[in-house]
Parts: sequence; structure tokens; C-alpha cells
Amino acid sequence: MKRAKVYKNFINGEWVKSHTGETFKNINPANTDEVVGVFQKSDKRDVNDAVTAAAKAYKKWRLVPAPKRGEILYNIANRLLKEKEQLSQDMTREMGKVLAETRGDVQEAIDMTYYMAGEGRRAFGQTTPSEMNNKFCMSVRQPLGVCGMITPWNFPMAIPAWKMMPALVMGNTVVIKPATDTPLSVANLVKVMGEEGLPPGVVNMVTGSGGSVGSPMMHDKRVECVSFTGSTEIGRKVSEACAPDFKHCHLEMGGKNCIIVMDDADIDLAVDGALWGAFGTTGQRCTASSRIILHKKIYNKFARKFVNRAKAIKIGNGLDEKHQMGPAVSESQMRSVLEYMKIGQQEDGAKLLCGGGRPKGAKYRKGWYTQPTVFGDVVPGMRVFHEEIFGSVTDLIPAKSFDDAIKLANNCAYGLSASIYTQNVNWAFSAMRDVFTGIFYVNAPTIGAETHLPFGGTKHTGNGHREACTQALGVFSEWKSIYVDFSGVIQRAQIDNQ
Ligand code: UN1
Repeated sequence: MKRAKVYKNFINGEWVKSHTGETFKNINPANTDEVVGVFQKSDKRDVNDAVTAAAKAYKKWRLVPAPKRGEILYNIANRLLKEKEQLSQDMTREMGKVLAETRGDVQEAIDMTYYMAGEGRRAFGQTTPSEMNNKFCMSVRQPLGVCGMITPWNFPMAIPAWKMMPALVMGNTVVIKPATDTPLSVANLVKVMGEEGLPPGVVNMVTGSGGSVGSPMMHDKRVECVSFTGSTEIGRKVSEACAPDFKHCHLEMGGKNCIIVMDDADIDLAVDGALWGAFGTTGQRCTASSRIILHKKIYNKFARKFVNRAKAIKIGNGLDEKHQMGPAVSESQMRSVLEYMKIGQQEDGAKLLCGGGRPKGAKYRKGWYTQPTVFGDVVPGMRVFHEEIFGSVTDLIPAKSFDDAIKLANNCAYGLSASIYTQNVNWAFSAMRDVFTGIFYVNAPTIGAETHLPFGGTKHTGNGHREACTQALGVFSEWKSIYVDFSGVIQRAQIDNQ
């Protein structure tokens, strides 16, 4: 067998081995015989090196004019576009989602990079009149310093780009810890970033576990901001680590997103949307449609069509374009999803309408595959109603009326995304107003956010910040209000002009 390539950490513009001398393997979840790459098992010494490099690079990078920083981002985006196909293939090999989706993931990184490149010439502040004569007022953004980033495996390039690009265009420097299941996509991304003109130390990557890399990074006093995407449980730890020093802390966490289908909806359209929302990315999206709330009048009709289509989903290696759904990212992820398939049936007593385990057949033996699984008659109180599963499982939930559907939608600890299928404009607008989430769709599923709108959620999904769009700049900068008095005399605000 061909020996797998060894990847190093990227620190101060160089590829370097970890101090530990140890490595870990990145395994293809669709074929566990294939080692996609060997990565550094780093520890706090490597984090220290990376933060030192980033802190030093910050001194100069913050003074590079923002439009110049933006130009480098343009070059990065152009290069990613050129290499899109290879980057997508690498991503499918390490993460498992099908090629159409990894191309989408790389495209999302490209979109964000172009968008943030443009912010180099905008990043608008305000000018506003003073209440005094001969005084000028403005507000400007200023960078923070070293930003630490901890990114997940489900969007291995898009989410790192969502975090790094706004931070960089604002004038910050970055240390990123990629998910241990998908470090290759981040290694590919930072390689392009280094080669396209980011000065040494401006972006640094350290691979390894949350305990040995993520934790020392977020506790390092020189790190001014931590941006994290992952589980609510770990998000709480990140928040606690940031609190004593009042670091900027941006958290993007769990979801249990719902689609409401009303009795006047175009059922076939809703079935198409729900299938894509529930089983796209093997259900491994924060935005996945994991609860489908159905008006009782169309419950049976929708359930019949939906289950037939779910059973027909073509599962297999994502590199083969005839497959529609790849494996779970790892064995532990698969086991956790299989456990929920049992919990739904045994503990909760929900009705298993299809799936419920691993697909059978020789072709699935070497991958972490799970069946598209649909639970019917799901009601509040069941664990599968409330808990994020992050896999190929969704619930059908009966609703008595529009008001009942809204109540069920809001009966959720999370608040990332939700949607409604209806032709009734009154219901659509009421739902837009009354479902308390950060993202809402009408006649589309809960997935598919675009990079020029704010992304994030309410309740236990987030901590009040947003990624993407200009809102992302807020995470990675501080406002400074500036008053210039050119009157030559003392002018006391709120006093002298009364
Ligand atoms: C995520 O699942 O963490 O809206 C991100 C979407 C994608 C991003 C998902 N554009 O589904």
C-alpha cells in the first residue's frame, strides 16, 4: 500500500513537526483501509509557538492597509477557485460527504473569501455631526490581535474560511485548530493562504485534540478572541475559558431545526426539501432538518411519500457521483447515531418508519454508513424530539393547527434554523415573526445559508454573535469612537451647548 503523506503544522510560514514527535491518522470514512494523511498530534508547546508567531506578525499586519489585506484575500479566492475540484476530492476522502456537496463547501469558502476581500475596501464606520461647533465625530473598527479558532468536521473548509477571512481582513492574526477528523482541508486552505501572500505568522495551523491544542489555545492570555463551532457542551467550556479575561468569544453550536408543512403546502416540493434538509450531508449539519412538523391533514400523505423517497436514497462512497449520501464522518459518530436509532424505538417508543441501522451488503462493510431513518408520531418529551443527533435521522411530528405547529417549533433548546411550507402569506409572515431562530426559510428546507447574510442562532445555538456578512466583522474587531475638536477652546459635551 502507498504510504500516506505526512502533514505538518503551519507556524510562522513554515511547515513544522510537533514537539511531541507523535502523529495521528486521518481515515477515509467511506473506506477505512485508506489513510488520507498523517497529521501532527500537537500539544501546548506547539500552540505556544503558533501564538508567539501570530502575536509577532500582528504588529505589522494590523498596519497593512485594509484594501491591501483584501487584495491578498482576492488572490486566495482566485486560487481556491482554480483548485476547487482537487480540494473537493480531498474533502470527500477525509469527510465522506458526496462530491456535489464538497464542491459546495469549497465554493462557500470561496464566496466568503471574495466577500471579505471586498470588506477591505469597505469595513464602514460612521461619521456623524457633533453636538458642539467645530468638532468632528467618527467611529472606526480596530483589530483585536491574535484570534484562536476551533473548527468542526462537517464543513471542513467553509467554516474555517468563515472565521479566518473576516478576522484577517480586519487586521488580526490567526491560530486555527482544525477538527481531528478533517485536518486536510484546513491544511490545503492555509497552504494556499501562505502561498498567495499572507506574511509569515499571520495564519498558523496546529493540529491535534481539543484537550491538548484547543484548551491551551483558549487559555493563552495573548489570544484575544476565540471563535468556536461545535457542540453546545464544548461551547460552554470555551465560554468559561474566555470569561476570566473577557476575551471575545464567538460560539456557533447545536441545532434541532424544524420544517413546518401546512395543509395547503405543495407536498411534493416539501418532500423534496425535507429530504435534502434531513439527509443532505448525511444529516451532519447544524442546520439539518431533524424535525418535520406536519399538519395532521397531510401527515399520512407526506409520510408515505417521504418514507418511500428516503428508502430510495443511494448510499455509498461520495467520490462516485451516482451516490446521494455518504457515510458518517467517523466510527464514533456512527455509533452515536445508531444509539439514537435505538433510543427512538426503545426508550421513546416512536414509530420507526424506515432505516434504523447500518445498510446491509458487502459494499458498506468498509465505511461508517447509516441508513436514512425516519421516526413517526414523535411528540415533545421524547429524546429524539429534543436532542441533536447529527446524523441520518429525522422525526415526523403531527400538529393540530398552525398555532400548534409554531408551539412545537419553539419547543426547542436551540434556535438555529426553521422553515415553513405554505401558500398562505399570512401563515408565512406569522411564522417568520414568531419562530425564534437566527435563520428562517419559506418554501425551502432549513439548510442552504448564503455567505452574505448573517449566520447563527438563538438560545443554546449561540451567544448573540453572527458569522458571515458584515456581522462577522463585529466578532473580530472593536469599535473606536473618535472625537476631533478643532475649536481651540474647551467644549464640555452636554453642558456648554445647553
Ligand atoms: C453548519 O451546518 O454548521 O446553511 C453550516 C447551510 C450551510 C452551512 C451549514 N450553508 O446548511
